[in-house]
This record gives sequence, structure tokens and C-alpha cells, in this order.
Amino acid sequence: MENDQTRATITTATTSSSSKEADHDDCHDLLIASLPKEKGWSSHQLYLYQGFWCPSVLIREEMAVHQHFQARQNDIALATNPKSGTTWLKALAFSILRRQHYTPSQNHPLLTSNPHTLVPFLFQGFLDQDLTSNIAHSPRLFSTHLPYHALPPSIKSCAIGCRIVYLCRNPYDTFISAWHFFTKASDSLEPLSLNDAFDMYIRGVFGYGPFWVHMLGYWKESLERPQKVLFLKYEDLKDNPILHMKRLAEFIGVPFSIEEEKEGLIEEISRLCSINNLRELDVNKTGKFGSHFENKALFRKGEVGDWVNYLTPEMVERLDKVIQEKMDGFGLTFKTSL
Ligand code: PAP
Repeated sequence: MENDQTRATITTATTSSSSKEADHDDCHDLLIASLPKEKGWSSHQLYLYQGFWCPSVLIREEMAVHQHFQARQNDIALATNPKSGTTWLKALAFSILRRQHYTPSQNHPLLTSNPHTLVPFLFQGFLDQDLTSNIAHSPRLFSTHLPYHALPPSIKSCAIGCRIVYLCRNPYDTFISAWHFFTKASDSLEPLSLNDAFDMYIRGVFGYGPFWVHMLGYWKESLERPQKVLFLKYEDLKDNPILHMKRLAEFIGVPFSIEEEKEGLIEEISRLCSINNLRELDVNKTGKFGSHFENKALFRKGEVGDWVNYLTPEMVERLDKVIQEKMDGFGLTFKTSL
């Protein structure tokens, strides 16, 4: 019900009358025209909005969310840099949180729906009617690529208990994953050379980036407010999924019981959400998400250290240097191989 109200508020704010809508469009166009811009990784240009790079179509939606979204006490937000394991985190969090309703072995929604459908992005969930029903359950579960500083105020609020789970992936593999995705995943986008993409990435020109601002924003918050932000690492999840699934379950308020552990439920959920399982499902082999991305593009290799097959020693040196310059002294470290 509140979702409907939220949607209604947003809809009213953007479409109450045609003249208002035209004014709104003009303001939006003026805003966009005033922002620094760069050639994007896809056919969309990227604009520097509130300290992060974003295509103009998403700026409008993120603005609406920023202004109108009201977090609830028990909301759970999954936050990631693009290509850091968002799909995996969505599958795990959904399966862990809703395990009273769905057991991994019987008609589990993940067998017929892509994780992005089950756990929508914040702007989709509140603006798209079809997706709204997926977050109608309580606690609500949604995701965002927004950097910490740009989150809606009510999510960040100290008074509100909305919890945030951040999944961080080493910048080397994230870059290679993104390059594959944007060059190969879509039939309608122009291919971007590895060198050009790399130059953009190390300058911070990457959706919702710079990556160092994104990671450090959530990292600092997780140190200051560990009860508010759980900081997970993709490489740790690959290395020891059971341990980190237990941390995730505890943090979102549904710890595994001793009986569940003994019955092997954690292993079952881990298998259900594994890339090898999800990749082979019909829905992920054939379906599409968004206007032009195929679900199968979300399940490439899912490995730690694939970057060694692509980055030259010179590229590694340049990325090392950027990481040192931008991130040194904060205590955030990366595993680049297992
Ligand atoms: P998104 O930002 O478009 O949602 P996201 O899911 O964050 O993408 O990242 C995709 C990466 O996660 C891919 O990495 P790769 O290109 O290095 O292979 C994808 O393979 C990986 N991935 C997807 N599902 C899983 C999973 N279940 N386990 C581990 N890795 C996964």
C-alpha cells in the first residue's frame, strides 16, 4: 500500500499536468546541460552529477527516488558498484531473507526469475508497477548502485533502522567484468576498446563512479556504523561462502538456526545461488532485463583473478598507482587472486 502511495507521489510530482511536466523537463534539460559530460561506456553519455558519473536517463530517476523515497525501519538495501556481484548478492539476500516462504529445493522463485526481477533497483521498484509487487513484502529488499553520499536521506538517517549491505569487488576484476559487459553484452552498443575503457576507468569515468569514491563511502560508514552498513567482499564470499552468508543472515536479522545449519540449508542456498546453477536456468539463458541487456550477460565467469588474462603490466601499474593515491590510509585492502 505504501508502495502505491510512494509511486503515486512520484507520479504526481512528475505528471500532474502537462505544463508542469514540460517545466519539469525543461529544468531537467537545463540541469543536464550544465553538468560535465564524457563519452560513456555504452551509447549513453555519462554526466557528473552530485560527484558521480551517470547517464542522463538515470539522473532523472535517481532524483525522484532521492526526493520521494521514505525508508522504513526494517528495510534492507543492497548496494554495489556495477559489476561487483550485484546479481549474486541479490540471489543470496533474497533466498536467505525469504527462506520461510521458499525452500531452495521446491519451486524456488530463483528457478524462474532472474535475481534482478526479484530484488529490483530502488528507482525501478518505485517507478515501475510490475516490479513494485516484489518489494511489497516486509522487510522490503531493494538494491542501488548509488554511492553512499547520494543515497536518499531517509536511508542514511541515524534514526531509521534501514540496513545497508555493500558488496565490494577488487577494482581489477570489476573493470574487466564491466568491459566485457559493455562491449559484448548488448547488440545495440558500440564496442569500446580495452585501452579506451581502461583510461576512463582510472579517471573515475564509470557508471556511479569513481570506484574509489563508491567503495570508500560505504567502507568508512561501515567502520563508523557497523550496525548500519555491512561491508562484504566478493573475493571473501567466493573463498568462504558459508561464513559470509552467515554474517549476511545475522546482519539482516534472520540468523541461521543450529537446526538449519545441521540440515545443510546454508550449503543448499549457496548451491542455488551459485553462478553454475543460475547460468544454466532457462530464465537466465534466454531472458532480457532492461531494454537491451540479456540475462546471460550477467553470468560470465564469476572468478577472482580473471584480470590477469587482459591487463598488461603497464595497466596494472597504472591502476595500482590510482588505488594507492586515492585509497591509501583507509585500511581497505583487495584480494586479487584466491
Ligand atoms: P550488474 O552490476 O550488471 O548487476 P553484477 O552482477 O554486479 O552486474 O556483476 C556481474 C559479475 O558477477 C560477472 O562477473 P565476471 O564478468 O567477472 O564473470 C558475473 O559473472 C558475476 N556473477 C554473477 N552471478 C554470480 C554468482 N552467482 N556468483 C559469483 N559471481 C557471479
